[in-house]
Amino acid sequence: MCEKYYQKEYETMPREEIRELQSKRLAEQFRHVYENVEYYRERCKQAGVTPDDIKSIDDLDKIPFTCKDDLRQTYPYGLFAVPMKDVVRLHASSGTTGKQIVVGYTKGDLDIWEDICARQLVAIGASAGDFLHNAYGYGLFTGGFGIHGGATKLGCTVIPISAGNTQRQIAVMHDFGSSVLCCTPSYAAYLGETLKEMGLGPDYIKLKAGIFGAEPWTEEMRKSIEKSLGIKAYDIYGLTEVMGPGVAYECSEQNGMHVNEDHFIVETIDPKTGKRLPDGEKGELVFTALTKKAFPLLRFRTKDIGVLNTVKCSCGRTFIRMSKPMGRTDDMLIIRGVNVFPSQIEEVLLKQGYTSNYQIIVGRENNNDTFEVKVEMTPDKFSDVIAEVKAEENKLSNALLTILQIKAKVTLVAPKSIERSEGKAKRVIDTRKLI
Ligand code: DLL
Repeated sequence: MCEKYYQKEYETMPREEIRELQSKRLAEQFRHVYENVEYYRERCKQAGVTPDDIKSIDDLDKIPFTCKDDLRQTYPYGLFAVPMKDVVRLHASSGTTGKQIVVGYTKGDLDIWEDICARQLVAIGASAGDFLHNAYGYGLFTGGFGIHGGATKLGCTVIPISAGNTQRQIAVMHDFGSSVLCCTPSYAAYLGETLKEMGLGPDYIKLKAGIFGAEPWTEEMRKSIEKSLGIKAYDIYGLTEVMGPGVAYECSEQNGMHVNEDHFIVETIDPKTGKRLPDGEKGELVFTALTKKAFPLLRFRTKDIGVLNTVKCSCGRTFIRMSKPMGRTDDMLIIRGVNVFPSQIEEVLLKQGYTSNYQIIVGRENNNDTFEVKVEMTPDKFSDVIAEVKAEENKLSNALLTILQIKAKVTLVAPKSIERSEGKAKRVIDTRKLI
């Protein structure tokens, strides 16, 4: 494939110049946040840091971290750094409890987001004239709208099909001539499998490439998706708090994701001590948004574990590369592309009068995540009438759906039947082996 760039001046900028640009932008951004976000200003005052102390990237260590708990405490708009009249879009993602986290964008922020998603598209060989089949979910999740914006800016013909209705997806791919597929890797695998089940092969559709992210996936999965859909499959990383898809993007080398360093600083830290690690050492990924104005997080601890690679990529891009996330420091699960915290499930169960004796069982069948929650009946809720048990299971499943946005199979089990642990309770059984 002939390698091209969307914004060559940034994507191939000499590293010294990237550092200078980051230093300048960091000083400006720190001042912007300090002056406009009271919560963060107080945090900085406690740490004894003022805008005069942040002059370059060498001062990064002085800046306090932000974490998911800060978003919870300031819900919904306490970390916004511009007046709400300048916020033109909101997105959201799961919080650790019932409340989700909310992020916002100015028009300028959306413009940057479109650019970084367009960079991803160009890096994998897409251009105006491509039919972009966008099967990421549209809505509060950032996947659908994020990719949509980048593809529109690039001039692709966007097919905003969103997720679900798999046979129809295949019919549309065939009839409309979809050439680039965007969705979660598990959904891509499922599409490949459905194609086969329909007695069709990859030549039935005209796809040439796919951009898959939002959840962990392995190199084996990449090979199998490439084979079943007859495409090249690329990885894309991002998170709601920092921007959405496009924070980091894979190029034709398929060997790590370039972090858009003109817009974000990435660091790895030791998750226990918070100390910064040298590039090349595995640690928690931390991002600082340099140019976003509405919701600019400084040193956001992602809880994703990864490794950074500064070796220049043969694609010509000079941006640092991050590995695929290799796990998390918290207990967040990603099921069918949706972030799920066990604490959210527990909160629902307790509200419904159950105890914290439950088990979350996640597996994979036919490339699709399975998700079951086993819940112990309490003695006062005990019933051996099948219809009553089924009705209660449905009620719980609906209550979980409202909070999690995905359907779980709920199975009520007899009191005291879930094994008690003498140490940490084993609440999650995840057999997917994605990392
Ligand atoms: O998943 C944004 C996104 C949309 C990325 C579409 C890529 C494509 P959240 O819902 O906030 O945002 O989830 C963010 O998902 O902290 C990682 O744990 C995980 N994640 C995202 N991309 C990847 C990836 C979107 N390529 C959380 N590989 C992150 C592994 C990923 N995990």
